[in-house]
This record gives sequence, structure tokens and C-alpha cells, in this order.
Amino acid sequence: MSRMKSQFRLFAALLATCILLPVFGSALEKQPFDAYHARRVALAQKLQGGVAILFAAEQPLVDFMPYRQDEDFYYLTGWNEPGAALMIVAAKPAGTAAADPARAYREILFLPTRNLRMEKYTGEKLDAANPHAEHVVGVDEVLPMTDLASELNKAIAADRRLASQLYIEPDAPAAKALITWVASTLGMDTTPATHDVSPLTTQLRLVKDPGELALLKKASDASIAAQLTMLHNTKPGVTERALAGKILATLMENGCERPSYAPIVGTGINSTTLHYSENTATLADGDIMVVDAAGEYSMYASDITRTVPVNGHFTARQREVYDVVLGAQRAAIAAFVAGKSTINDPQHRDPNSLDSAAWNYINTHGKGLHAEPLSDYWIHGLGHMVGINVHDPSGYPAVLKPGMVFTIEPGVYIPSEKLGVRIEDVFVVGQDGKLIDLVADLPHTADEVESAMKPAK
Ligand SMILES: [Mn+2]
Repeated sequence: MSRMKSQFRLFAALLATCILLPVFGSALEKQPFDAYHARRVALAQKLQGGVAILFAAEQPLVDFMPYRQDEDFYYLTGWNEPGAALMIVAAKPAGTAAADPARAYREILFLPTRNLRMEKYTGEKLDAANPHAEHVVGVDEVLPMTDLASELNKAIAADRRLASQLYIEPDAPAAKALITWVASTLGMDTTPATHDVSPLTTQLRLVKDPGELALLKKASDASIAAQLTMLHNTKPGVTERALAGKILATLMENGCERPSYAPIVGTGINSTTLHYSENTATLADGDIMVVDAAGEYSMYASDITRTVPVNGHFTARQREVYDVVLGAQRAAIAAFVAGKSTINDPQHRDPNSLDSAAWNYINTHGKGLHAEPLSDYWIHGLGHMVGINVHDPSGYPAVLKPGMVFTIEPGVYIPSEKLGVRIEDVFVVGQDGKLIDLVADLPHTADEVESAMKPAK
């Protein structure tokens, strides 16, 4: 009977949530509440009995700039609104002294008070006065933002050791102000030394859960569609910018809220500029083109680069260099061993780094115009983690394990030949330790690129 009652309560809560409340926040695809809760509990277990406080990203100062949530804050809450804060208090067993009592785990989302005038601009917001707030956000407790300082004070007053166990994002201005306020109101001589929470969240974010992997796949699927649009619209006379626009349109048609980074569409000499994103040139017959473009789906990024001949046919020299870069990517894939491989090694010597495998390949295949090795023209790392950030934090050199997502993107850039080639795919380390290429459906070989560019018959 009591189980029926609790099921009814849950049902009633869901009904209230659905019927009475408008949809708060953006239409991002969220994971179930349990997934975010599990991350908060996992973070609490890394706090050594301390407290973590994270702030939502500020509303952009410039009007009409789109809002993007603080990444750690989003990872832990799925909450996509500005002006909020999250406090996680780790559980602690009782100490030996009477003054050292046990403490239960707590998680509180602090929400700003509604500003009805601003809501004319921003739409309706949720605040802690709403009796259903906990059900809407999926966090145990929801309190007004104005309670944050006093809640932290109360926790420290109950256990003064917490003053030396505060984990914050050191760059968040609100965190500094909060700590200073707490120190003065508790009569401390100096501001408590705080710890940076980000090394702890980085450890958690490195390994993606199945829901995250599903979002990363959607980001890559949309980005594959965008790269195919590029392949089908590439021809002499088109501008780089028009091509970038078609890429953006396809990303958004496929559910992305934004590109993961400014699309790079670089023809000719621009193909040798790594982060060229002016996209101001016109595609010329005979040129090669590097297109590094991908989208972000519900906050999760993809990152793809393809290199194509503007007129649909690689020259012999373009194809020669293309084949070396593709061979380097394949050498890195072949060298991969889960639990052992790392991505980068700036010295190209660590036998465990995939970088070494790709470097050795480029160093021993093809030549520059003066018989120099093509490795002279590889000037960046082999890859990086991908997640909520297109360059997800990793604490290098991270050993690649199941659930990790990363790019393999060798490149060769020869300005004197106006010839740049980069090939970039996103990989997941599967539970069986094998690599899954999220970009497998795009052309890889030079022949595949050329045939994908042929107009449909
Ligand atoms: Mn990349």
C-alpha cells in the first residue's frame, strides 16, 4: 500500500510538473535526473569530507549573445540557466570528539529570485519559491540564491574544519566574494585557503556515461551530415563563407544548437593555417581545401576535419600527401591499446603514445620538395579529449580507457606548396577496449572523397 502511495506521489509530482509549469530553460536534450545526481555523489566522494560550490555562467554582457552554461556546472546539474549556484556537502562519519559530529550528504541548487520585469525579455524563470522546484531541477534541495552565504556559514559554524575544505572554481568572481564574506562574518583573521574543484571534475568528465555517449554520437551524426553538405557543394567559384553557412545550416537542421567552434574552411594557402576561420576566399580550381567543422548537440561536441580537392580531383601531389596523412591516422588506430595508449607526446618518443605511431609513419613516408621528411610539416598534437568542451580537459597524459572520447587528427601543412591536409575523426573507447569511429560513415580515402563529391546522377 505504501509503495502504491509513493508511486502516486511520484505520479502527482510529474503531473504537476507537466501541467502547471512552463518548460524552463532551453530545449536541450537532458539525461535522466539520476545521471546528474550520480555525478554529484561521485564528486562528493572526492571532497575529503569538504564542500564544493560551483556557479552557473553569467548572463552574457553583450545583448543577443547566446548563453552557454559553465561546463562543470552543467555536467553536475543539467541546469542551463544563469545566476544559479550548486553546493555539495560531503557526508562525514562522526569523529572521536563530541564537537566533531557526523554529517549527511547534501546537495542544494540555489536559484535567483524571479525578476518579473526582466522576464519580459528572458521569458518566465523558475525560482525557489515555486513549490515544485525540486521536481523541475532534479536536485534534493532548492533554495533562493540569497541563502547561499548563510547556508555555507551554517555548515562551517557546525564544523569549523570545513573552512579548510572548500572546493571552488578559482576563476569564478562570485566564489571569491562568497569566501571573503564568509571569512569576515565568521570572524576569521584571513580568508580560508580554497581548493580548485576542477581537477576533481576533470577526473569525472574523462569517462563518459552511456547517456553522454549517445549525445556525442548525435553531435557526430549531425556533423557528418554537415561535412556531406560541404562535399556536395564544393566547386570552383563558391566562397569559403558560403560553404561555412551551408555547414552551419545543416548542423542546425540536425538539432545542433551551435557549432562546436568557428568552422574552418581554408582553400589553397589558407589550408596551411591551422585555425583559419576568416573564410573570406573564393574556391579556386586546382586548390585543396581543409574543412574543420562540427557541431554541438545539447552541449556535447563533435570535431571533424576533411580535406578535399576543390574541383573534385586530387592532383598527384595532393593525393600523395593525403595518403601519408591518412596512413598516419591508420597507424595511430592500429597502435591503440586500451588501458595503455596515451594521445600526445610532444617529443614523439613515448612508445605508448599514439602520437609516436603517427609521427613515425609521417617521418618515413613521402618527402618535402627538398627531400626533407614530411614530419617537418606536422606542427600540432595528434588529438584531444572531446565532451562538453570540444577540447575536453584531460589532465594529460591520460591513459585511454573505456568510455573515453578523443580525436586522432594528424596533419601536414606545406605553405610553399599551398598544400595543407588534415584528417580528423572522433573515437570512443568501447567497453571491450576497441575503438569505435563516430565518423566512420564519412569518406576516408582519397578515392572515397572524390566519389562523394561527384554530382548525383
Ligand atoms: Mn580537433
